[in-house]
Amino acid sequence: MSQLIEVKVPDIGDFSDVPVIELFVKVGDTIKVDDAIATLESDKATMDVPSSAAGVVREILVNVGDKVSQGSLMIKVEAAGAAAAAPSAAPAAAPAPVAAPAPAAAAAPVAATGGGVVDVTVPDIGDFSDVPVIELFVKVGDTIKVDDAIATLESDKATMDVPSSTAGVVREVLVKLGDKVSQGTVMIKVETAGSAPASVATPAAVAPLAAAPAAAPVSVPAATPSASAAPSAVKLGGKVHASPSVRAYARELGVDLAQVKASGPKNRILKEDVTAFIKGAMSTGVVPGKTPAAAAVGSLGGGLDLLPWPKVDFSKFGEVEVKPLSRIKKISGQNLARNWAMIPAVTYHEDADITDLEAFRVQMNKEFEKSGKKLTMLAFIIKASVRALQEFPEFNTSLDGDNLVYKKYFNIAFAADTPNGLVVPVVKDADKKSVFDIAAETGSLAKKARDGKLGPADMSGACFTISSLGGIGGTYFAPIVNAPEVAILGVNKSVMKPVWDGKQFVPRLTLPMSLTADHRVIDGALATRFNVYLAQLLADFRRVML
Ligand code: CAO
Repeated sequence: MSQLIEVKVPDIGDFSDVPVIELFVKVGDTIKVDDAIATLESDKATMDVPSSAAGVVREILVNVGDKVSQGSLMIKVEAAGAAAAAPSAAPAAAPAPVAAPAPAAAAAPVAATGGGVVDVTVPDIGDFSDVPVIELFVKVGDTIKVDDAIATLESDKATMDVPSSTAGVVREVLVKLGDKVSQGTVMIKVETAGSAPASVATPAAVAPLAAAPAAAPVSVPAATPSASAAPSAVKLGGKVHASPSVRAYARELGVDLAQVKASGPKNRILKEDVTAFIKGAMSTGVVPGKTPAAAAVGSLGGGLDLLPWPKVDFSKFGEVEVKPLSRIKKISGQNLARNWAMIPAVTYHEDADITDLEAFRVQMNKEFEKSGKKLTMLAFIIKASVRALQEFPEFNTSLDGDNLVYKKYFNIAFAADTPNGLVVPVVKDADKKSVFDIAAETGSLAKKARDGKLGPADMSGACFTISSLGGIGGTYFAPIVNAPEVAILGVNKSVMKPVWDGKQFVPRLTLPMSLTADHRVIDGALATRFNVYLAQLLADFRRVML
């Protein structure tokens, strides 16, 4: 029979009724001794509650927002191995000490050094010693007030600011990032305002300070209760508002928390915010951990310096259902995002008069009905595109650094809509195939696409892509170039339009074309010539043979 071990809030100094702001475990989780099970946060410090037991979480007795004190029961854990719990197991349940920062009561030493220069030392920080300095907020020459945060210290269990115990001008900074400090370590020397020798009364100046939101750039503590008390020994904040575990996570990933958009209560940065920031950086190319300006400099202007993706709790506004993206959508989405962002693309529109071509197509389909052969408009467009590519070889190229690779083969891709997303199969050597062959091949490739049976070979080696929405409708659109190709042709549904023939309006079947081209390779004049030529081919298909 297994015994449940109670994990309680350990000694957290003089703190009591501290809100639980994050819970890291759920029923069924397997945890180790010292795994953080929750974060508590007062206006003075953020601290993780470590588990004092290893095993499987069986009960969670607190909710986010609950206020807890030393001894509050947090979770019940079934010990690893679940052997009959012997009394000797009990010590494991004893709370692992959370090195909680000591409260404000202990006076921070304010040592007069003569000549109006006073040492600002690390105040009583409870059981902590040798705590690394992770942020420094002051430099020589800065004018600071009492309680201005001068540095942030961070252990693996808590984060705390060291407030200045005196007001004046910083004359010396005696610590640097990474230095380990303990109670009494001299952090800075401050020439007091008016250069009067500092006295222990100095901290009384704290009184006017009011509680500030934790996200304030330099946090200030709640009004200090008594004039004799030192400024709060520790307090949360510094420039960002995050729990120690989130800070550790951000550091591990090289993320500058100052750039992360907070979505937690009181502007607190959550682990998911750091993850979202990294995801945003990955998809936009912005270097994580650098300020936008630094990223721009670091990438010589290549970074897009975009904001992280907005994180919205849509369920706040109504019912929602979350479904994962299909594999195809995930892959094509990444490619489309890159191509859209990296290619200076311009879309050029043209109308092709396909009245005669459509009449011919319908006539041929009637004639060949019995043979089972069928001509599609897409097949004609592919064939005409090949001819246009031959006439305008820049469209049949790919950029390779400073070189342009001209292809002597004519593989034409076409976008195929499938229930799982967009795929782009390729008709190889379309220049060597008849329109009938191309129609049959696009038909079988489109079926293969819908059945999810296209292999990599079916989708590689394209020179130029056609995206046909003609079976659906639309007028014009701006397709995204399918890199490393340099152009893509979009077509929509052909419609009868009144066209002026010099004497009168005549009804003509008009195919709306949208050609998007990479401007690094294709100028607007060339793109328009290509479009005009392609329209001529489609208007009189005999030209394809010329
Ligand atoms: N104008 C008018 N009618 C057209 C047309 C056009 N430009 N193109 C096709 N049609 C007609 C066809 O003749 C067919 O009619 P019938 O059944 O009477 O013969 C009907 O529309 C359906 O055609 P279709 O689109 O299914 O077939 P297709 O061979 O023309 O195209 C394929 C095949 C795979 C390209 C198409 O099914 C498809 O998936 N299109 C979507 C592509 C897409 O999503 N592009 C956007 C990508 S984002 O850039």
